[in-house]
Amino acid sequence: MKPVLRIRELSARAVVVPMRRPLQTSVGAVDVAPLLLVDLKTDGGVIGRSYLFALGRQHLKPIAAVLGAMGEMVRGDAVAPVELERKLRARYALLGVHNIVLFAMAAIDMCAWDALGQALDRPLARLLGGEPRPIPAYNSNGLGIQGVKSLAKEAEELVAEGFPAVKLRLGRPAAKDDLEALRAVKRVIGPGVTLMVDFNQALTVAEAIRRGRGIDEEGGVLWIEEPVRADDYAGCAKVAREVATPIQIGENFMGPEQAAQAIAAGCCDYVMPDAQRIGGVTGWMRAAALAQGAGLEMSSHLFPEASVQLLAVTPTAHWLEHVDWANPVLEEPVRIVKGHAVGPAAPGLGMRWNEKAVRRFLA
Ligand code: SMN
Ligand code: MG
Repeated sequence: MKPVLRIRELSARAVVVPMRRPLQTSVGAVDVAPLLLVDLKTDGGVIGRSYLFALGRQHLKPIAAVLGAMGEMVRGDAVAPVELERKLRARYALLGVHNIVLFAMAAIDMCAWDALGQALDRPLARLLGGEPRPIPAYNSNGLGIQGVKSLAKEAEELVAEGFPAVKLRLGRPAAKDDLEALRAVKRVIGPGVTLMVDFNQALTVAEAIRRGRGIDEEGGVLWIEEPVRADDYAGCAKVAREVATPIQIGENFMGPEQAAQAIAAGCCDYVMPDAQRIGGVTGWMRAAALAQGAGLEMSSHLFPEASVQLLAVTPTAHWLEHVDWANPVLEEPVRIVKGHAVGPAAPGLGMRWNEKAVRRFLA
């Protein structure tokens, strides 16, 4: 039998990667991608890799600090994601397995799965018992809160990049301005292209019902994402009952436990976990089982590299959210072929850093 792979060292580098299409959401602008590139060195020479998205560059240092502390706790441990999760959940129980702590755990989990994939020479989807396959992808770059003219132009460009679907951010102060933006985008993309909309938690429950009904009247929207505060499951359930267009949430599920609570509350028609918040590969697989049990289609949030592997083994797989934010620092980014995301053939998560680009973007 092969010897157990052990963790030798965890390290992270902070980069700030310029974005091709800066994004204005209802809760602030995202105009660069602040990423932590995480390397998990093992005693077998294999290096497991993952990255975290810090939202703002000011959060890179605190997340790296938590990751560094956690790295010390797992030094010498077996590269066994489920065991690592058990140990870290116990050690952090009194601090709370939430937010930055959970992000760091997710990074270690993804690195560990990546290392195992490399050690066994299998892409992650195959390691998990499936087969890598192309996943329907929507172009989530751009279409922020902006003027109608630039929206129309951008929508056209995003579809021309080869995608069958795009996502428009909403949540302007006045509902009529959101509807104007929606109509402008629909006019350009036509009925053949799928459209999602995302409020980024901007609305009260009452306002979400009002605006949701306005969107129902317009028609042709696949889902309304995060209409209300992400942890207001009762409120979101009310919106889902009152609005005909399907409600989508999940990017803020902190671990499979919150996915279970949200699903039990009946607060959405679709779910879309985020690899970093759900707890990496291990957390994703557990959330996928919950979605399967509830019969809910499951999409991904950000992290197209991990998501293309994970959706291949998700029973109710729906859409992959494609953003190209990490592409500049990757040797081999996810490709879009006939409207589908296709991961690299490399083992594990298939991510190798483009070191020249990393040096350029070091924070
Ligand atoms: C989003 C999330 C995080 C950063 C930018 C935009 C948005 C999405 O909610 O779903 O893409
Ligand atoms: Mg969103």
